[in-house]
Amino acid sequence: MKRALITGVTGQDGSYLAELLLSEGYEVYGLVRRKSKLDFGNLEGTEALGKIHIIFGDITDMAAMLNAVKISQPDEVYNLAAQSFVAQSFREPVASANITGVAAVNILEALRTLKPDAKYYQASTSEMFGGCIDEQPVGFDGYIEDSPFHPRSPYGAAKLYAHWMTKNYRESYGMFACSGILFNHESERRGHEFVTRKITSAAAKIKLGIIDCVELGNLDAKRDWGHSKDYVRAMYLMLKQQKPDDYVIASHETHTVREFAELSFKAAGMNIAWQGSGTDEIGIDTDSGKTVIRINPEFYRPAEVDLLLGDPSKAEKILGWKREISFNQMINNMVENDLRIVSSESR
Ligand code: NAP
Ligand code: G4F
Repeated sequence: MKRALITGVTGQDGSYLAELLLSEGYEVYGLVRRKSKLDFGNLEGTEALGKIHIIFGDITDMAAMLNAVKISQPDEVYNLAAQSFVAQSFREPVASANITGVAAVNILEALRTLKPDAKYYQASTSEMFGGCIDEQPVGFDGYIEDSPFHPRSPYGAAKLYAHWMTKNYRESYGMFACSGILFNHESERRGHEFVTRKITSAAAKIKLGIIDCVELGNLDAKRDWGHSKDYVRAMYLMLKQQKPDDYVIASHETHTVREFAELSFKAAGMNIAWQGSGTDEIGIDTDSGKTVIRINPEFYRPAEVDLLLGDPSKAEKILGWKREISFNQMINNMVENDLRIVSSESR
């Protein structure tokens, strides 16, 4: 039986990955940080929670990581723990650097010391490409593994450090260390502060009369969005290979936040018409004539990543990876789920 250690097991990806590995017959160990109130996040209410060996610890603590590796004796380690909210990284740049960047070295060092033959997965991100769209050639068809990096946030910079250290441990010590450069992926388990879940949850609440309106920031930002379930499968496949390598995982489609909002409200049974521009732009429900979307500059970022588009050809060719859940299907699932949650909460 293979043994896997997942950091960030209570998060969106961690919970889906734990379920996948359990279904593949793995013994799964999950690192959970202690809080004043015991909280298993996305694992709450899942069957997986009863099957995972929980190890309490914070990834910024080297001793905790040595302890986690010693207890779990992992064949595979998936480092998914992070302060993953880009907007928050501008407000907490040092904590983000420590948790999202430096802490990866705690795990790599713990493995090098105690379990050097373990395979390691680093959760890298399209945020590392950030603002280099202007540097791309005419006919740009998506970032690939060798595209230049230009992080535009403390989060992106921290992830880039962890990304290079992962390559470094591979090249210096011959460790099986991979990075998955994953583009945005969402799901019914996505945190409510991320724009997709914020929109699908608001669309459900507006539809059911719980709130009147949602406030958003930059509607024109473009993202390459896929579903988390598809993306955790790619992580698993990366550690199945003979050789460690880095892979872009993306849908190869890009959509604006505006488009995401239109489709989400449509899935909840409302059509949006836009009026005005800039901070005065509003989204109106064409049936009721009510304003359901407003702009609040509080949600603008000090620096924005305008466009993300990834080309997953290498992963498709070498890993045999293919996404199964389309953009529209993902939105429909998320809205349906939020309508269910909101209606049961309001009963
Ligand atoms: P998420 O839902 O925010 O999960 C983050 C996880 O990290 C949570 O389990 C959180 O635990 C844990 N964590 C945070 N700080 C910690 C610490 N100091 N010690 C131990 N655990 C800690 O993120 P996600 O969307 O699943 O993403 C998984 C990983 O992929 C992250 O590294 C993220 O940066 C990266 N990534 C995500 C995307 C995406 O679009 N989702 C794309 C590219 C890369 P709590 O439950 O205690 O908060
Ligand atoms: O949903 P977001 O907060 O995700 P973001 O910043 O793209 O980061 C996510 O994807 C990364 C991969 O590229 C991950 F590494 C990272 O951990 C995280 O999962 O924002 C998406 C876009 C941004 O351009 C933002 O400015 O939506 C725009 N936006 C517009 N209004 C908003 C809002 N974002 C949020 N969170 N809230 C708004 O009201």
